[in-house]
Amino acid sequence: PKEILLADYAAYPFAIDTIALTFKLSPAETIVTSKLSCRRLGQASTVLELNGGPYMSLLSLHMDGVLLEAEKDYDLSEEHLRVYNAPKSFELTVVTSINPQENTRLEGLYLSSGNFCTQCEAEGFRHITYYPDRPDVLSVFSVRIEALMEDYPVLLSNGNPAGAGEIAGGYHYAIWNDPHPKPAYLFALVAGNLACLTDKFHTSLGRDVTLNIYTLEKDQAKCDYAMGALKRSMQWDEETYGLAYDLDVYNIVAVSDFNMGAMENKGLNVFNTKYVLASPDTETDTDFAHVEGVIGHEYFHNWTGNRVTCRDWFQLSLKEGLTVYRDQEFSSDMGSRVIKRIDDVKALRAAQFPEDAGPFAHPVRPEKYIEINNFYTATVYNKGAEVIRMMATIIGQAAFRKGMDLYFERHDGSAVTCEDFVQAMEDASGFDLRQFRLWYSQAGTPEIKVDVKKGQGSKTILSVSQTVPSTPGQDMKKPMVIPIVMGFATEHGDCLSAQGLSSNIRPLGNGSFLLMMTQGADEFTFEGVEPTAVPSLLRGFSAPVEMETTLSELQQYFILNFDTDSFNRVEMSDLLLKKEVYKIAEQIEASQTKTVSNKLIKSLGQCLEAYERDPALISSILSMPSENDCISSMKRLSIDAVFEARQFLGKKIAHRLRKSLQSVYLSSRSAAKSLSLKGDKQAVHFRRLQNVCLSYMAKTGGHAENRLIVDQFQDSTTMTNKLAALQALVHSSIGKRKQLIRHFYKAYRKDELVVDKWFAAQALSTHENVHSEIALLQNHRDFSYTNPNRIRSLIGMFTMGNLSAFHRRCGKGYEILANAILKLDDINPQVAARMLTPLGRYHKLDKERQVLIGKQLKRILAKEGLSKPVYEMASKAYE
Ligand code: DPP
Ligand code: ZN
Repeated sequence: PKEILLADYAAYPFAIDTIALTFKLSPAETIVTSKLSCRRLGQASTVLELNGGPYMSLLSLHMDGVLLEAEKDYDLSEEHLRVYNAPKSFELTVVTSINPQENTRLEGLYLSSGNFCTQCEAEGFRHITYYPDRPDVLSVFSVRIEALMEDYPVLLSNGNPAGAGEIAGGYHYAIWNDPHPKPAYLFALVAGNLACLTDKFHTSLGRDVTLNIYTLEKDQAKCDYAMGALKRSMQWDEETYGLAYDLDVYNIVAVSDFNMGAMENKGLNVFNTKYVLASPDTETDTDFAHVEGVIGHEYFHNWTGNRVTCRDWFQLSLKEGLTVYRDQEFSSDMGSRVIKRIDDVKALRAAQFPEDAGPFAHPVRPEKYIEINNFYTATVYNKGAEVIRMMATIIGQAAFRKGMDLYFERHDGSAVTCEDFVQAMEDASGFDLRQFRLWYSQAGTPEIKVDVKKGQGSKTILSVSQTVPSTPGQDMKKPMVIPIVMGFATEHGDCLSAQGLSSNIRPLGNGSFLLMMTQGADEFTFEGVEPTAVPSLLRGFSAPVEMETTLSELQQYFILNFDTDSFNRVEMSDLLLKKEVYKIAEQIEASQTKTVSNKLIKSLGQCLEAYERDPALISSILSMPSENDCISSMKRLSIDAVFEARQFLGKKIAHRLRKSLQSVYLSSRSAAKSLSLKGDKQAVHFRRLQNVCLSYMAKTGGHAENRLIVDQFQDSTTMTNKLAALQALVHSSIGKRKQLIRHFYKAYRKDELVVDKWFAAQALSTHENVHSEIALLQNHRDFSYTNPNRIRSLIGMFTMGNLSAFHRRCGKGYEILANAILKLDDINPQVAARMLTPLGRYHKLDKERQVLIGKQLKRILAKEGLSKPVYEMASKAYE
């Protein structure tokens, strides 16, 4: 397969001023007529090249009403239609036929629960009709949909409704016009039997917007929360960025079969049900947060993505990094900023850091790809958001807002590059961001080392050095701009007496400072810092780096207990817990007795006792670092020792804090209950703590604890508590374990999103026979290779969330995954390729395991007719 290079970008030589589409919908054969008004730009080529795909047939092709002849007037290959002798301007009419019913790839037009829907980003539109399917070709779309009225009463497309009516034979039609020129990836169509929740929003510009959320009838009752989130998003974007909505309707449709989370098609978002439906008895608090975040994300795309879009797919982070940043800020403003940041950083470390450290590493703005769908990655999204966040930190919020204004002023209605965004920020702020741009082009997570020294007199010196590890295709790296936010923690708050700052330090006015690192090694000097103050570094995770410091253990505990920056208290507990895991792992490797630091247990215990002031924060302080996290920052240890040590430490904490855990469990449980009766949002924070306590309690295997788990499982009315109890049950050796798991299934079998949770909980099992449990689940009648959510809950969870089981020495975990990928490759290559992620995370593994993984990769690569997306991932991992 061919590599596409950023360096090869060339503008499209034609303009498509308008496109008029007519769909005659039928599951087995849908006929699409597309009329393009084309204009040749300048003296450019007279060959009009359109993208196409192997899953559609060309029925006819007319230019200005004249039927064109194959070979003489045009050429058709598997991926292109080339029309010759294009005049200066002309109308091209393309008629194609497609089979939505057979489309299990879920890109282009397909069926979900019997309803028609589309997914066109990144390159799905070319499977509907021949078209310049690239983001820099913007056109004004009008759409006519015809379908059987009884089966498909609802007919939707982008823009505003512009007519509807009956046609003979039980058919009807609807017309949609979208006045905003857009690239084809933002096209959408939905037709089906759908129920609708309606509301409205009055914009700051005086427009009355109708808001609709369409779902299957049975799911209608679960849409209120999403509707509220949509209205909050609309208001937030007006207040924060002065951006208002620009059509008369905003439609959201929820479908069960979806490759991504959701899609921001202009005026017609298509969502995975997982990110729309929310009801306390079937969705968890985390699900609610995700719904709010994704509803916000897709809404915010209307400006960052739709009004200003990407010139080419290498610029994907232009819209995704920025929009993730915007949804993160929205969620922070709606809830707890620090908790949101803790969770986002955790997600970054879990997904992006390992990506950056392995064979799939690529810059935020990649330079080449075989399959663009493989680049909807944590790097483009989450690291991309961090890059935007750093810019905001460096130039300040006020200048950032000015930069956003300038960006829209310059680029509204066009397709631009990451460079254009940075340029707007630079021009609006007056800051020089030349070196900063390396964040877009250099892959790899920078590693910084901070050495704190006392200088002459009252001088405090921070020496910071950085290295950027080499990544595929990038051996040599240049020093990056790294904004380090820090303060000096004392027992009575931040030390405010620092002065005489070196010129690379900027006071932020809130007790914190911004250290601007720009070289391989920098020095930052302060005067007058209180002698006992402890540097609290990288507050709020001001840059996506790995950091090592020379802080003593005493100082580390000081940060854990006293820092005014809550985020850094959590970071410190995470660091101390990991350090303890590694210490125990070393003891295991040296066949020594395993010991656990009393000081650590005592500090955690003290935090736990003081839970009432900030239960969510304490829950984060107490949480064990994930297996993933433990592996990704370990050095020289074997994963076996690290997994064993992690388990050992978890158990020890559970036993040593047994009394407190139980009492905090009981009191947070009742606090959550009474708060939620009052409709108080704080209930979420108490439930979070309650369930962290529960997960520790489960590790004791104690009688009283097991009773509480079973009670919670049986009595709880919220899915948050029910699921936490189910997860505890799965790992436990409670006698009724199997029976209760089955009971959960029976109670929720009709709700597919809950059944997903049921699969996922079991995929995380720590039981000895987990591999055969997975095999059984793969044969379960509700398991299906055609539903991406189901694949992700069983295969994805097992391989990315249950590392100690996945990496068992026997290699069975790798085999299970490879088998699933081989099967999926024929059904849904995009999802198959995504499932390959864990096979690219072998750099911390021993030779033996690497060989086992290599064997499976070879098997995958040997498959005849292997899809392009899977080929790209497997060959990169195999190299
Ligand atoms: N639908 C995906 C997202 O919103 C891709 N644009 O991020
Ligand atoms: Zn997005």
